[in-house]
Amino acid sequence: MKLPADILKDFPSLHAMGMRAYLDSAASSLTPVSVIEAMDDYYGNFRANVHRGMYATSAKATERYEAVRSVAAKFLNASAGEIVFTNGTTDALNLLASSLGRAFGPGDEVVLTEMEHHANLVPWQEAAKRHGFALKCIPLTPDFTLDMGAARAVITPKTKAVSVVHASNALGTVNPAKELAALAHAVGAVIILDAAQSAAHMKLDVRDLDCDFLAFSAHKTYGPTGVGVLYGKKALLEKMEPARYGGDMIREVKLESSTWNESPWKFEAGTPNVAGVIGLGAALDYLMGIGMDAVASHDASLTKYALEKLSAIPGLKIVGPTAGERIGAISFEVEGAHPHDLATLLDREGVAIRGGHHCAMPLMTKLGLVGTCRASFGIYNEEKDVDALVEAIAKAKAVLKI
Ligand code: 7TS
Repeated sequence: MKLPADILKDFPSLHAMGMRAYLDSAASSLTPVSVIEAMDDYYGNFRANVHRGMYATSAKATERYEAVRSVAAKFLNASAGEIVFTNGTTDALNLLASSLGRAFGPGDEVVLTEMEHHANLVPWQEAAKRHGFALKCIPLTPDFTLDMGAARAVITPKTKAVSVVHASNALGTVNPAKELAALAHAVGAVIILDAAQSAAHMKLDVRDLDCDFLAFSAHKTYGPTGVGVLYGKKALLEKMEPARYGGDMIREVKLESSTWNESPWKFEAGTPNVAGVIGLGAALDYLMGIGMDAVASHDASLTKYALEKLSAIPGLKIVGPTAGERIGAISFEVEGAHPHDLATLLDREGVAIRGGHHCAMPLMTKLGLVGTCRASFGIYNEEKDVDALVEAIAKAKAVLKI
């Protein structure tokens, strides 16, 4: 399984940005032309609000917006009624913590892990404060994977939800989602997967994963910013309270009280990001057209190449698994160099990476690091980008005299 040989032609922004190597797709991926064209088409040809206009243009906008539910459902092997459009992963996780959290109270526990992005930690901290439930964390092993022995002890009949990152943005680790789902379900808890990173790198099948909820962002899967997907099992979405209120999410409103629309619409208050959802649909169609197996195998081979090349650099340590299932988001530290300094020096060589705590401060504290440098791959990256990274690190080391 291979990516199309001429894939770079779909990403003219690679040239426009004038970089030697864009290695920050875990922060945000670039956008193929088909996505930009789909959004231009909306703004240029059928720009109207959805779900309300009694005229043909609004009906077309509604039809195109709603059609993306089926595209996202196909991407995840779900059904259209299980797809809620959100502003992104952070928004989806806030929705879940706010809505599910209301049903939890003193004596209940929500289980997270030590490698969560702040988006899957801070909303739960706030919900826990408000409703009086406790948070527990599954610890890491020294080889940057989850301690599944400890997971068995942390997940107990008190657990109401297990909310975990599917693939870590800071370590690259892919967590054993099916095993965690089985542990959660055995005690009657729901399992939530933060798929912000995994969605761009591997085939996601929510039925096979048996997850109850899963969230990802369009801007990391080659779509636009400010939009994303929350998948939820239909029966669970039906039972949940909305998290935001206003137009479009209601069935009937009286001055004293209101009733809610059916799910998924009861979770989508106000005018949605119509152009964004249409762009998301084009991005998922683009990925499915290439095939997620080809995307995953490209990521795996580039990651293997990069791990070999980087590991050979004196003083460089990979912060993340070097074997087993992982994605192409490779964190590393170079002895004697602050990650911000290194990232800045690499930028001078036209190599864009991220340096810092990657919105995973508790993880960095646990590892005793101020942060790491992270090179992450998209479908447009090639071995020559890794070579550029390696050369740029050598030059930076010379500048820093390390
Ligand atoms: N969860 C994970 C695992 C992430 O990597 C991110 C974003 C989020 C949640 C939040 O996604 P958002 O689209 O709502 O912002 N991660 C990163 C990153 O690694 N660098 O910049 C953003």
